[in-house]
Amino acid sequence: MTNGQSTAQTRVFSGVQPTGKLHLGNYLGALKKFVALQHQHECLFCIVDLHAITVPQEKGQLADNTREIAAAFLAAGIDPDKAVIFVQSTVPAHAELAWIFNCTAKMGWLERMTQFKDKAGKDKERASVGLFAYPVLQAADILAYKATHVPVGDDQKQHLELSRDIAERFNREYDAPKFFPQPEPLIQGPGARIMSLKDGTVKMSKSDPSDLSRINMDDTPEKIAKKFKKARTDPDGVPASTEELLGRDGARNLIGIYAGLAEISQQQVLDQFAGQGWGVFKPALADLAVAKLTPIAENFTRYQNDPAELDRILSVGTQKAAAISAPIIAEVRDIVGFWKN
Ligand code: AQP
Repeated sequence: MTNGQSTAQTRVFSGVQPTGKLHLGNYLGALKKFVALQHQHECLFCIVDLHAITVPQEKGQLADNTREIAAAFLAAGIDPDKAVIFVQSTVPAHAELAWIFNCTAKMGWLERMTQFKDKAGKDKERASVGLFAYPVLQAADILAYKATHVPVGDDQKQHLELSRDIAERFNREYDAPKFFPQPEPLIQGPGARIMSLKDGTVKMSKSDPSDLSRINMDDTPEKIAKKFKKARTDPDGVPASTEELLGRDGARNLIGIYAGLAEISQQQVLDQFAGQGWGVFKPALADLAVAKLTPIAENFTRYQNDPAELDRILSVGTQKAAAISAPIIAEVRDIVGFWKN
């Protein structure tokens, strides 16, 4: 048995749940980074439907929601000839490795996960076991491909740390040094934590009941302008330095969004707008968002109207992903010591 550790090769993996329309947070925190990474590294971008069912989904919607994320990936600029785009449930390696990792991870590790606490709410007795074990499946997603880098938003930092702990413990427990790599999160950048437009202390989220809290990827220009106009700021205008944004969550969020969309630093945004009121800044931000999102929204509609092409791309993706994970899982079975057929 080889130790299976590939050469110093970089492999990128990330997933997006098919749980509804993507928003600006998903775009700046994830999709935009995916597009840049595909030119530099081997990339796998997965639509994580097994994660989606950890909470109830609308009946009959999962397959359509899956195609919708595929359409968003393509519309944002992910090229299926460069990156592998596929659906998690079509590659059994994810579920298989997740079970093995369920026996490696400790209850105490999972009990510390803040996302479970947030999503389970007060009544955690009624949350699914899947929601509790969600980060273990995430570790399996990454390590089934021995991915070395994981571009995600800041909200996934704790889960990534758990993936590293699971990889390390598996290697140690089964005496397979360096079998699994320690996946590195790629979180940096102005888009890593986009907050709600209504409350700068909570993240922009698909499940926020208020549509005014987020910019959806397919919002019309009018809606985008209206949402930014109503976005929470404060009576002070745009400051001159980033230090002056401390404690001003709404203001900092809008400056961060501008920086992410314009691909400049927050300080450069401040240099441009220092001393201006929000009445000047917000329309400029809306114009920028419309300029960046409209072409994506148009492409999105085009892909959405061609489900056969989406299905073809996803089928090819399944084959490519399965071909990468199959030998890794075969080695895992060997390492664990399962009986061989
Ligand atoms: N607000 C955000 N800022 C930056 N990045 C974000 N991401 C999500 N929200 C933000 C990143 O988007 C990727 C895909 O996320 P997901 O599909 O796993 O969904 P999520 O994180 O559960 O997104 P939501 O909108 O918050 O959904 P709900 O409301 O269902 O919980 C990930 O890389 C994530 O970090």
